Amino acid sequence: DIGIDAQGEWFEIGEPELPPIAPDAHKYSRGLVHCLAGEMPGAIALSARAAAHSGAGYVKISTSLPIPGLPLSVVQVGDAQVNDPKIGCLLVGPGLGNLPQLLTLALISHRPKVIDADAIGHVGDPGRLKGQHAVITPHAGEFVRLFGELPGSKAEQALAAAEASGAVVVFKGPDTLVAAPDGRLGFAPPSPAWLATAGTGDVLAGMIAALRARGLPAFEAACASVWLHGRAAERAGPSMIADDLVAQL
Ligand code: NPW
Ligand code: AMP
Ligand code: MG
Repeated sequence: DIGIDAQGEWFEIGEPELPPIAPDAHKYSRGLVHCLAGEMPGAIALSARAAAHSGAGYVKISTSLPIPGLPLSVVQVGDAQVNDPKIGCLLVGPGLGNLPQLLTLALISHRPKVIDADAIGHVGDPGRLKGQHAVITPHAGEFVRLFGELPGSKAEQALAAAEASGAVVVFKGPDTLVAAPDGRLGFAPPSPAWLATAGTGDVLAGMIAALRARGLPAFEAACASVWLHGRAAERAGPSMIADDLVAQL
C-alpha cells in the first residue's frame, strides 16, 4: 500500500557492509562531520553523538550556545568554515528553529550535506537543492512542507521528490523509503513503532552524515543508516528514548 511494485529499480534494504577502519587511520581520515546548531541544542547534540558513534572520527558543532553532555570526540566551535575540504559531511536542521540563514550557509558549501528537520522547511523551492549532493530526511509533515501534496503512492511521491530536488530523499515513517534521483528506491524492513519518540529522527540524520563522511555515497549511506537505525531500535526495546538508540550503535 506504499506503492512498491515492479516499477523502477526497487529493493528491500538489507544489512549494510560498512567500510573497514584503515589500520593507518587518523581521526580526520575516518571522516569529519560538521553540524550547524540552532535554537534547540539538545537535538543537534543527539545528532552529533549519533555521528560519533557511527564511526565519524571527528564531529564538530558550530554553535553560539554551550551544549553539555557531548563525548570527547565532539567539539564546539564558534564559526563554521563550511567549505573546509576536511569536512566529509555537513549536517543542518535538527534543532535549527527559525534560522534560515544557517540553511543558506550550508547551501553555500560545496561539501556533501544532510538536510533534516527545520532546515527542510526553509528550503522553499526544491530546485534549490540541485547539485548540492544533499540527503534530505523529511517526515510526512516536512515532506508536504517542501514538496506539497504530490499525487500517487508514497513510493511515487518519494521518487518524484528526488527528481525535483536532485537529492536523495529519505521519506520517513512506519514505512521509510529511500529514493534517489536516478530512480533507485529502497524500502526499509519493518522497524518497531517505538521509534516514534522525540529525537530519533535527529539520531538518524547524524548517522547518515557519519556514513557519508566515512565515504559512502549518498544513497548507500542513507539506506545503511535506515537499516541500522531500525535494528538499534529493536535492540533498545520498547521503553527506549533517543539516547538509548545512540547507545545501541
Ligand atoms: P499534525 O499533527 O499533522 O497537524 P515539526 P518536530 C506535523 C527538534 N527536536 N511526524 C504535525 O502536525 C527537531 O530537530 C528537538 C511528526 C506536527 O504538529 C526540529 O528542529 C529535540 N510531525 C524541531 O524540534 C527532540 C508530523 O508536523 C508537526 C508528521 C521540531 O521538529 C525532538 C511537527 O512539526 C525534536 O526532534 C510526522 N510524521 N506528519 C530535542 N531533544 O531538543 C505531520 N506532522 O516542526 O516538524 O516538529 O518534528 O518535533
Ligand atoms: P522524526 O519524526 O524526525 O523525529 O523521525 C522519527 C523517526 O522514527 C524516523 O526514522 C521514522 O521513520 C521513525 N518512526 C516514526 N514513527 C514510526 C513508526 N510508527 N514505526 C516505525 N518507525 C517510526
Ligand atoms: Mg525530525
